Amino acid sequence: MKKQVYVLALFALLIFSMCQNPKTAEKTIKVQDKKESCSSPLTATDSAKYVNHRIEIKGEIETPLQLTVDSLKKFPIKTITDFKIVCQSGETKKIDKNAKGVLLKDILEKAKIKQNGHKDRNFYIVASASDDYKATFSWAELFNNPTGENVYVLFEENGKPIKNGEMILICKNDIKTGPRHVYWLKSIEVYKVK
Ligand SMILES: Nc1nc2c(c(=O)[nH]1)N[C@H]1C(S)=C(S)[C@@H](COP(=O)(O)O)O[C@H]1N2
Ligand SMILES: [Mo]
Repeated sequence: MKKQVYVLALFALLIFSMCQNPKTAEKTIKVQDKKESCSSPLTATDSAKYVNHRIEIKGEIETPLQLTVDSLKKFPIKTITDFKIVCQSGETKKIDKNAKGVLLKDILEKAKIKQNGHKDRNFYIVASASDDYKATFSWAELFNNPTGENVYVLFEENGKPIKNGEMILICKNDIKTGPRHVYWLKSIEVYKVK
């Protein structure tokens, strides 16, 4: 009888510890998320330090371009609505009721990627900011995938010029839109996979 109680207690303890473990793990992840939290409150001075008045399109292209907000407006202008910036952590950081910009695909078509025949498709495109934040795209997702219709360089949010820099690059169909949301956009560079 005593033995049975002992076994039962041990079993209960085991169940209890099994229930506890996932919670502890969850807590650790949450703390880690906090530690790696993406936003540091920006002062106006910070933002002014990183602002760019033009973005450079460079790398494996035939026509390097320098684009300002005014020159962007000469491309076909697209309007997007209800765009949410969601951080990797799941936190909604910003909501644009509407925003205006141009497709990255249209810009790259003007710059013309240096392709050697139709099998030369292994390129990657890096959008960089002046604080060295970066986002990467592949040739295929821009030119042979619906994502190509969802990657924009924005110059206007909610009827006003952009706050953090003059242009922002976004990918509207990403699951978490925070990571490939690049403010203080400085350059878009095309690289060939070696
Ligand atoms: N240039 C630049 N763009 C960036 C970041 C950054 O640190 N620098 N942070 C990214 C992250 S982690 C998120 S979630 C979104 C939204 O960040 P915000 O809340 O600082 O606007 O912007 C992204 N774009
Ligand atoms: Mo983030």
